[in-house]
Amino acid sequence: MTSSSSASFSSDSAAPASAELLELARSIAIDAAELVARRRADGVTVAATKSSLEDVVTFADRESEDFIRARLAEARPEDGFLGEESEATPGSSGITWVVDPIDGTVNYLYDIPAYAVSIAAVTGSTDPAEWTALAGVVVNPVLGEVFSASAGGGAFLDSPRAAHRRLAVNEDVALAQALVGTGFSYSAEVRVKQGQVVTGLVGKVRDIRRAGSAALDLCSVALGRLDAYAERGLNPWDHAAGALICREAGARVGGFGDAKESGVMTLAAAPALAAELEPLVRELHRNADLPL
Ligand code: LIP
Repeated sequence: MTSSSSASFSSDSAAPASAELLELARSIAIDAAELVARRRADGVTVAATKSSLEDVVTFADRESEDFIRARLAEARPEDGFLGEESEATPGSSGITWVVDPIDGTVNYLYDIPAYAVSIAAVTGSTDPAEWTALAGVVVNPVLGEVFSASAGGGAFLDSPRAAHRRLAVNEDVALAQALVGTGFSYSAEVRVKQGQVVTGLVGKVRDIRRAGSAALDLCSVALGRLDAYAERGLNPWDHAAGALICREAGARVGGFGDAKESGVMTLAAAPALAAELEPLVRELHRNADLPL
């Protein structure tokens, strides 16, 4: 588990300030979210399936990523790009953009109002275990909610009901009173094992929520709409921006033990609650024969 972020910046004085990266990410994410909302209103169709029949990509996913990629290349052509729906490209600037063009794709397909555009700028590596996130933005176009954070700059929500509200996780929540978010794999075999984990958890916490977007789940922890979140099987673009927003809101975010967030586990909560939840989730994953 790693505590709140305090990014170490390269000595290169040309390295962009996190605030500059954040404003670029915010502008593009808001425009992409508007595009995604328009396409939803027009009607959504599946373009292809990926790891399973349940793992779909819509034409809007692809259009959103193409839009984001083009805007980033225009503004910062030397940066790298790592997105869910297209080939990763290395950069020469030391900055990589990690993008989920629509996180919560199945919700989007079913018109369930819980999906988001997620854009993060990272440095140091394209490996989530080694990168340092500098800026992150998650936009829910249905609610008009813009979650944002820069390394060391705090996390914020801008929406029709909140003008640049500073985010802070729920503190002093006992495990038995914790509202915990989670999610499930696109593999039925893994979902069955994750069901065993939830069976072991549901009687030990207040309740479980499965909203269908990791990016929004992490922002919900930052905002206090959830007390904690734990999910196995995320991709780097699912958590890149949300993890920074959550850390900047005071959460401990990571995997099992001292590991960083990864496909093995992404767990987020206030430090005291995370210290109670992590060993329990780890034991339940071990008992369900899921990798630790
Ligand atoms: C989704 C995640 C969600 C997880 C889903 C899926 P996608 O990402 O945000 O937390 O439970 O299985 O992975 O596929 O919508 O970008």
